[in-house]
Amino acid sequence: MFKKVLIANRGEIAVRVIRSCKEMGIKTVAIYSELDSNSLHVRLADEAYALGGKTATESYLNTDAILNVIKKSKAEAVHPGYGFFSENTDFARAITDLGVVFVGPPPEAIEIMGDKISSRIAAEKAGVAGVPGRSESVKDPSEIEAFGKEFGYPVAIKAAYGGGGRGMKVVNSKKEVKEAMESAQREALGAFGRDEIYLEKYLDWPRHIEMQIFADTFGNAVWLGERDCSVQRRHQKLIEESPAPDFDDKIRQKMGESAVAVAKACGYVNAGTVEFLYQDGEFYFLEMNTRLQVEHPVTEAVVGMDLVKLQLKIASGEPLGFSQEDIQRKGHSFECRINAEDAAGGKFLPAPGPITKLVPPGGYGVRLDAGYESGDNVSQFYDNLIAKLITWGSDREEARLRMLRALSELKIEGTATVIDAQKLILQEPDFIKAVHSTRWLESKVDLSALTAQSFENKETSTSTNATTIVSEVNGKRFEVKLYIPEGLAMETKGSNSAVKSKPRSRTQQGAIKTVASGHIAVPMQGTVVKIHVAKGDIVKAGDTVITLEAMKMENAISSDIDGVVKEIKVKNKDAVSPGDVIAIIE
Ligand code: MV4
Repeated sequence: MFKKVLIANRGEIAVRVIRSCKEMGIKTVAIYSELDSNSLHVRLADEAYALGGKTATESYLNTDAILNVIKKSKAEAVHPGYGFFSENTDFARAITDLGVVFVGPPPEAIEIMGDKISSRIAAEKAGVAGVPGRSESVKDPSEIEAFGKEFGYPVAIKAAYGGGGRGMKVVNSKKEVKEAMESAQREALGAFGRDEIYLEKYLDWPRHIEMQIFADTFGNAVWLGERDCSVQRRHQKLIEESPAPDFDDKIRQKMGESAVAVAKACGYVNAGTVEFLYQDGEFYFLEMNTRLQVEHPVTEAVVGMDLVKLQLKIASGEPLGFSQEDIQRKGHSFECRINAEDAAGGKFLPAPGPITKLVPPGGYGVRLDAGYESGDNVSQFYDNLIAKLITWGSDREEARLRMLRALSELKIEGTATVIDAQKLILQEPDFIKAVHSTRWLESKVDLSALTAQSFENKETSTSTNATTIVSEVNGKRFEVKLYIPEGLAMETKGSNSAVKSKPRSRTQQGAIKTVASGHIAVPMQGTVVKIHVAKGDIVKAGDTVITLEAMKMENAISSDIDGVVKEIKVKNKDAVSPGDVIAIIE
């Protein structure tokens, strides 16, 4: 086994890997950007080295700086976590050239799976069907029209080098083909530097079910069980669970065997996840993720294994040490991703900032994997995942109720979080009955209640100092909320004082500035990639005014009223911030 491992990541996943290393007696090396010099993963590691830089590109994606630290620290292996360099073959090869082990699959397997057309072909070779479609790239709109005629609409246009939903466009009719194809190519080129696209029949109400596999260097490969990750918005998962609810064991076995066959077809080693779409009792290969995934803890909870330890064991050349028959799944597990986002009105706007207070939940069957503690800062430069809350129960209902209980114990102050949205979702009848799908959250769930709630909190916090004091009436304990007018400061006496520091204002918490109707504002930071209207054009409410690229995805920003375009305030390629008015419609 390795004596020293470098973790080429930050936040909760770096912390996660450090913890397993510690239990295995492996020394840990952290790396950090200028903004992370005292972050949790740095505090927990045995050694830590500065990379310099603030943005991901300047720091956690700076190959030369990381290679230098690998040499300086004499680490024998690198665990890449997820994101950053986890699926980057140049990085994997560069460290292998130094004689350092990459804790992950061989670069050849990453390459096959990185190209979604070649991954479809690999699955077909293994006898595993993809969604009905074509395993070749499309160059001309007429090919899409022909496909639509043969398979029927809607048609999914997908980026060959995409994944995670980026670059996917849905075409409902022949007349949408050209615009959708151009948008898919533009998005793919911008995000991945390659504009190859391919076609699949678009499934209307699928569940996203993925299978965890593991393979060692001796040709042994097993499947550990599936995760249902259907609850997501903008291709970002919000709640995951294992096992998938209302999922027949015969199908589970078949999906597991299919996933292992796909892994073997590409010479896979280490941890991997094969994604499927599941609809009307059939599953279809979608893509394979060649890394440890964010949601791996729900699998750990039901199989009772530490997947990071298993990764390190395989990477150091040891055999799996168990066979398919030895794996036993027990009970049910949920994971909630606790992101620093303002979920008001279902918008889920990034809300980075300082965490003034973080109180973890406890009790039986509860696990919190956090990347932050009270006093730490969630930077706008990185992923806004604060923590993952995982519960286990003897069955789905126990795990669900335990999650609701744990969410109510988890207290995070200073930044907005998705906790209230998750509480609401976990109590939705459709979710309880498991009749949801990948489109369910965005198309069926009414999150408007979250507006009033978070709005009210914020309104009170900007206009007053809200203070909770504890009182007793006839021996019964009451919490009383006091609203102290601005300027009437209360002296805090002793450490027990209930007076809290003044909360930050609404805009600091990431809420959008409200603007007048017809003043079209963007809800998030991004770049203008297309302007759809000109001064003097007549538009209807809902018509797209500009296309905004944000977080590597294109978003249509539309008019909220019928009217005439009076002014366009941006030009193509302009960078905009939340609340910026990009056009005026009268
Ligand atoms: C699909 C689909 C429906 N039909 N392909 C989005 C992410 C990427 N991994 C593939 N995705 C989808 N591909 C066909 N032919 C629906 C999705 C999809 C989705 C898939 C998994 C998880 C969440 C999703 C949300 C929206 C759409």
